[in-house]
Amino acid sequence: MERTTLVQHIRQQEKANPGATGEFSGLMNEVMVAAKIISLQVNSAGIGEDIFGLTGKINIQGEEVKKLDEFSDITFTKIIGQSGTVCAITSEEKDEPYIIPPEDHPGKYIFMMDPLDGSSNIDVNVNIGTIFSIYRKKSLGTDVTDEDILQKGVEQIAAGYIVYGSSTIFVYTSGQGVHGFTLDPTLGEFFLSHPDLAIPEQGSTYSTNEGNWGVWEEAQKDLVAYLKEDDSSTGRPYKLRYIGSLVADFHRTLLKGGLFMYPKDSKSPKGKLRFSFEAAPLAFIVEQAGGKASTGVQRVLEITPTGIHDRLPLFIGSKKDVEMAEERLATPVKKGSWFKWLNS
Ligand code: P6P
Repeated sequence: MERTTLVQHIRQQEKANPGATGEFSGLMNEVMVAAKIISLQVNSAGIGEDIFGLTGKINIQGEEVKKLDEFSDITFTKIIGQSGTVCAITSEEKDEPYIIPPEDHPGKYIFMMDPLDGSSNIDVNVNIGTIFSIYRKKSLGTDVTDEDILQKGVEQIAAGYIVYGSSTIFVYTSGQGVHGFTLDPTLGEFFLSHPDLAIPEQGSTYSTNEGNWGVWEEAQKDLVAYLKEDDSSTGRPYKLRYIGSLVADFHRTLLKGGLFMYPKDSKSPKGKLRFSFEAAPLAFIVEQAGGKASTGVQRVLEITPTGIHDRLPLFIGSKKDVEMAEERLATPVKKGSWFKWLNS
C-alpha cells in the first residue's frame, strides 16, 4: 500500500505552486518536528518528572499556565524561530509578538499559534492540541508592523492543528483542500490517513457548554432549545457532544459534521475563543472542507483583528447547521419562547 508521508505531501503541494521557493515547505516541516516533540511529551507527561503540574504563572488570558503549555510554547518558538522562514511568532501564551532577531535570519512568514489548546484537560487524559496559522509578511522593509500581525482571516497562507490523543493526527490546509496525517510512533513519521477531508453538509450533533445557559442571550437559548426539539423531518433532536477541548470538539465536527458553538455571554461579552489562535485557522480549514465559520452574524475569515488577543463568538461546522444557527440568532425571539421546551 502506497503510504504518503507529510513531508512528501508538502513537497507535492510545493510543486503544484510554480512560484514556490521551498521556504513554506521548510516552515511546515519544522512545524511537524515540533509536533512530534510535543506528542512525545504529552504521551509521557507525568512519567518521571512532574510535568502535569502548574507553573504557578498566569498568562495574559488570566489562565493558569500548565507546564506542558509552557513547554509547547517554548518548543514551537525555538524550532520555528530558528527555521529562517518566519519574521515573527505570536502565541496565545505570549503577551506580545516574538520578533525574530537578525542573527536568526528572519523569513517572509508570520506564525501564529495556540501551542497547547485545551490544556485544562491535560491531567485527565483528554485530547488536547496545537492550532496554528501562517500569514505572509505584508509590510515593506524588515520591521514587523501591525499590518503584518493583524491581517484579515482570508490572508492566511495555511492553517492546521495537531490532536494529541489516542493517536497524534496532523490536519492542515494550504488552500488546496484539507488533509490529515497520523503519526506512526514506531517510525516517527506522519502518514496520510485522511486525504481531501470534506465535512458533511449537515450533521446530527451540537457541541457547546450548556453550563453557560444562565448567562446566554435569549436567542442562544432559543437556538439550543430548537436543536433539542423532537422533529425527525429536520433531523432533530440533535445529540450533544462536548469535550471542552476545542481541537478535539472541532476534529469530531470536521469528520462527522454538526455544529460547534462558543457564543458570547454576559461573562464573556466578546466570546471566549481567540480570533488569531483558534477561530481564524479553524475557519480556514472548515471552509476548505466545505463547511462554514461565523460569529453568528459575520463570516470569521472576513474579520481583521484589532489586537492579537481579540476574542469573538464562534459558530463553526457543517454549512447547513451554521446557516440554521445564523437564521435563528437573527430572528427576534419572544422572551422565554424556549421555555416551551422545558415544559414539553
Ligand atoms: P469552557 C479550553 O480552555 C478552551 O480554550 C477551548 O479548548 C475549549 O473549547 C473552551 O476553552 C472550553 O471552554 O468554558 O467550556 O470550559
